[in-house]
Amino acid sequence: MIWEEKIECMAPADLKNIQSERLKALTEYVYKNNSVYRKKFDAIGLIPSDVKTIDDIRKLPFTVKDDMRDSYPFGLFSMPSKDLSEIHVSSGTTGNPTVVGYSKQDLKLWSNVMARSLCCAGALPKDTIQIAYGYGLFTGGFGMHYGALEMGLSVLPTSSGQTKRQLKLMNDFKPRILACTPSYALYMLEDAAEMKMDPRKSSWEIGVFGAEPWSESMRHEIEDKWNMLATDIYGLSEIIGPGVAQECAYKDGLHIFSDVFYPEIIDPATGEAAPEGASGELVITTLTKQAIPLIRYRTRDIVSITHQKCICGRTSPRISKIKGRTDDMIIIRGINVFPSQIEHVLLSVEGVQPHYQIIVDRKAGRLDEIEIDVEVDEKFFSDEMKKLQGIEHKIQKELESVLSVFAKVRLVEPRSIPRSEGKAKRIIDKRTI
Ligand code: DLL
Repeated sequence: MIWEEKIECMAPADLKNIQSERLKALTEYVYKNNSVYRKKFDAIGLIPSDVKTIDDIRKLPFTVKDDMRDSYPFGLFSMPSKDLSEIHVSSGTTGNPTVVGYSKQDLKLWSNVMARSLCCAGALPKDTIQIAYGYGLFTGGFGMHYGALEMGLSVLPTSSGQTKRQLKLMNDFKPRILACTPSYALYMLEDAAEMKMDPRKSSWEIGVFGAEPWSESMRHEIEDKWNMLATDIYGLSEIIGPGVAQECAYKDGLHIFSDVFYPEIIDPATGEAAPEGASGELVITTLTKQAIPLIRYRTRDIVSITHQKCICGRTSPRISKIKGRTDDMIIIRGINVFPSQIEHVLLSVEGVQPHYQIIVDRKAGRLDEIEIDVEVDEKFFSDEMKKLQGIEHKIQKELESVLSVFAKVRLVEPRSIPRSEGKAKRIIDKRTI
C-alpha cells in the first residue's frame, strides 16, 4: 500500500513542476515574513522573483545550525509564536538548544509524511504499533504517534524505558509494528532473555528504526534475533522530526518525500553539488512548512542519492543509509574515521556483540589514540586468555586495513557497556584540543 500514491509515484517532470511552484512561493514567504532570511537575501542581492524553477535553488544561501542557535528562540520563525500549535526543542551539547515550532498546518504535514513513512515500512490500517521512542521534547514519540493516528493504526504509546514492561505489553497486545531506536531493539533482547521469552516468537513483524546511525550488520542481527523486517527511518528535528525519508520493504535506500523536503547532495568542503551517486552532505529545503521553513539547511549527514524508480513503484529519490556526519567524523592523526566503518568491521567478527564504545584520547606529547571496547559472547570469557587475545588481534588487523590507522581493541564482558533506551553514545572523545 502507498499512502500518497499520486505524489509518491508521480512522473519526475510533474514533480519538478510542483517543487518549482512551491520554491517560488517559499522564497516570497520567507522574504516577507522573516528578517534573518531577508537580510541574507539582501546581502547577496537576491530578490524572490529571481527564483523561477527548482533549479534556481542554487542561487539561495545555505542555512546552518548556528543560524538557528544564534537567533534563539524566535529569530527563524516566519510566523508569530502565539500562532504556534506545538514546540519541540532538540538538546544540543553546547550553547542554545535548537527550537522547532509547528503551526497547525505543519502538524498536518508531519502527520502526513509520517503516515507515508509507516505505510512505506509495511504498516496497514488497523495494525497496532508500539511506539517506544521517547515522548516529550524529542520528536520521535510524537511524530510517530501523529502518523500512526493519521494512518488508522492503533497506538500503544509505551515511550522509551521500562523494558520488561515493554515486553509484557508486546506479549499482551500483540502489536505488529515496533518503533524505537535500533540500539534499543537490541537492548530489549537482553531483557527478553532474562524473562525467558523467545524473541523469534514476538508479535513484532516490522520495525521502524532510526534516530541514530546503524549498519547493515546491525540490521541483520535485529532481523535474525527478533525475526522481523527492520526498516530504516530518517529525520531531524530542524526539518520536522521523523518522517523525512523511509525505507520500503526492498530496503534499497530511503524514499525521501521530495515534494515537501527537497534534497540536494553537496561537497561539504566546497558547497558545490555532488554528482549523482557520490557521497556528500545532505541539504534539505522545506518546501511547504509555515512556522520555521528552512532554506537549504545543511544537515551534516552524509549520504548518496539515486533518482532511479524503485521496484516498489515509488518514483521519489532515495537516499542511502546515513554514512556518517560531517561533525561525527573523528580525525585521528589526520585520517578521517567514521564510526560506521568501525561498526561494520566489529560486527563481521563472530561472537562480537553490537555493543561497543569508541574512546579517543590524546595523552600529553603523544599522538591521538583510539581504543575500542566491545562486548563478546559470554562463552568467550570461559575460554583461555590466548583465544581472547587472538580475537583482539584479528579485529585490530582488520580495522587497521580498513581505517589505515591503528585502533586498540579491548574485549569486555557482556553487559559492561552502558545501554541506552534512546540514542546510543558510541564515541567518547577525551581530547582537549
Ligand atoms: O532523531 C528524529 C527521528 C526520530 C528520526 C525518530 C527517526 C526516528 P534529532 O534528535 O534532531 O531528530 O536528530 C537528528 O539524528 O541529523 C542524524 O544525524 C541522526 N539520525 C536520524 N535518523 C537517522 C537514521 C531525530 N535513520 C539526527 N540513521 C540526524 C542515521 C539518523 N542517523
